[in-house]
Amino acid sequence: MSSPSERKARLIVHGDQPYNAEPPLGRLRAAYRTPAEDFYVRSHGDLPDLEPETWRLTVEGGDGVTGELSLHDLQTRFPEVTVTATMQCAGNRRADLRAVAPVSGDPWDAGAIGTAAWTGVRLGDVLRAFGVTDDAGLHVAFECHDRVEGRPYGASIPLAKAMAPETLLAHAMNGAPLLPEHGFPVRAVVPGFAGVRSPKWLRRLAVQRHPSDNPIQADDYKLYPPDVTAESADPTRGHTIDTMPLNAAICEPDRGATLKAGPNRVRGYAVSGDRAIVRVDVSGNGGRSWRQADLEHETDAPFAWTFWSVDLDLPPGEHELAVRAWDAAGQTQPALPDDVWNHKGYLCTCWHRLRVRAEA
Ligand SMILES: Nc1nc2c(c(=O)[nH]1)N[C@H]1C(S)=C(S)[C@@H](COP(=O)(O)O)O[C@H]1N2
Ligand SMILES: [Mo]
Repeated sequence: MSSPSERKARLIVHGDQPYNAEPPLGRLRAAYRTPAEDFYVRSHGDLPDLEPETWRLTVEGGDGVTGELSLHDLQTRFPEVTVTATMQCAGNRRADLRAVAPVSGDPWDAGAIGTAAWTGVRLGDVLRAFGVTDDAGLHVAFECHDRVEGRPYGASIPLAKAMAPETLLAHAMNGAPLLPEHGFPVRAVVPGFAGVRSPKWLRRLAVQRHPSDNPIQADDYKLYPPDVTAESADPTRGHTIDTMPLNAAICEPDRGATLKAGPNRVRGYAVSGDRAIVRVDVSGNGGRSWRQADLEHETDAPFAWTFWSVDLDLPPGEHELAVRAWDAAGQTQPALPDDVWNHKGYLCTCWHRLRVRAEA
C-alpha cells in the first residue's frame, strides 16, 4: 500500500482538515473500476485509525436483539458478496453551480465519483441474523468513529434499502482491504444512494422507527428550491437526498485544452442512481447539434456508471463541448446550471460543458 502522502499527491486536494480530494478527470476515466488511490475522498471530520483486531460493530436489531460482531465474525458468519457499484457525492460538480451564484461547500469538479468492486456481506443478512424482518417504514441508523463538530458521524437509510441485496457492509475495495481514508476496516456501501448514506469507519448500527437525528442526516444533504437561503432553510422541509439523479461528465479532453483540429476523441462517464443509461449525446457546438456516443457498461452491474466515447470533428477555432445522458425512463438532463442551482450546491445535473481550442 502506498503512503498517505503519496496518495494525496495523486489527487486535487480541496482541504486537509477535513481531508477532501478528487482525481483529475482524465485519470478517473482511465479505468472502469477506479483504483482505490485515485478514488475521491470526502470526509467531514478526522480520519480514524482503527485496529482490525479490536474493532467491533454493535448491532441493535429487531425486538431488542443486540450484539457485537468482530471483523472475523462478519467474514465467517455471512456469505461473502462482491458488488461493482458507483459511489458519488451529492456535491459532485458543485463548481458548475458556483458559476451561477455562491454556494456553500467545497468546489468539487466532476471527480467526486468513483466505481469499485466492493466486497463484504449483505447488510440484510446481518440484520436478519439480529431478528430484523422487512418492515415498511423503519430505518437503519449508522454511527461512526470519526467526529464531526464534537459528535460521531451518523446517517441513516430506509430499512427497505438496507435489506436490498446490493447494500453491503464492505471490508474490501477492488480486492484489497479498504484504505484508511475509505473507511477501514468496515463501511456501508449503499449503491445508487448519495455517498453520504454510505458511512465509513462503522461503529454501531440500529434499526429504529425514525431517521437518524444526527445533523448529517437531519440538517445536511437536503435539496432546497432556488429561493431558499442559508438563513431561511428549514431542514424538515428540504428533500432528503437518497437516490442520485441522472448525470454525465466529460473527462477528456481537459477544460481549456488546445487540440489539433480534426477528429478528436471525447470521453466521459454517465450515471444514474437506479436506472440504466440508454443514450449519451455529445455536442461540439454548445448543444446546437449532437452526436451519439458509444457506451460501455458492465453487465451485472446495475448500480455502476456507464463509460462513453465519441469522435468529434473539430475545425480550427473555439468550441464548447457538452454532454447529456438519457435514462431508461426516457428522461434527460437540464441544460443550464441556473435550472438546478441551490444554495448548498447539491445535485448539479445540468449538461456538463467545457471550452476547448482546436488549432490547424
Ligand atoms: N464516517 C463517515 N462516513 C462517510 C463520510 C464521513 O465524513 N464520515 N462522508 C460521506 C460522504 S458525504 C461521501 S460522498 C462518501 C465518500 O466516500 P469515499 O471518501 O470513500 O469516496 O463517504 C460518506 N461516508
Ligand atoms: Mo458526499
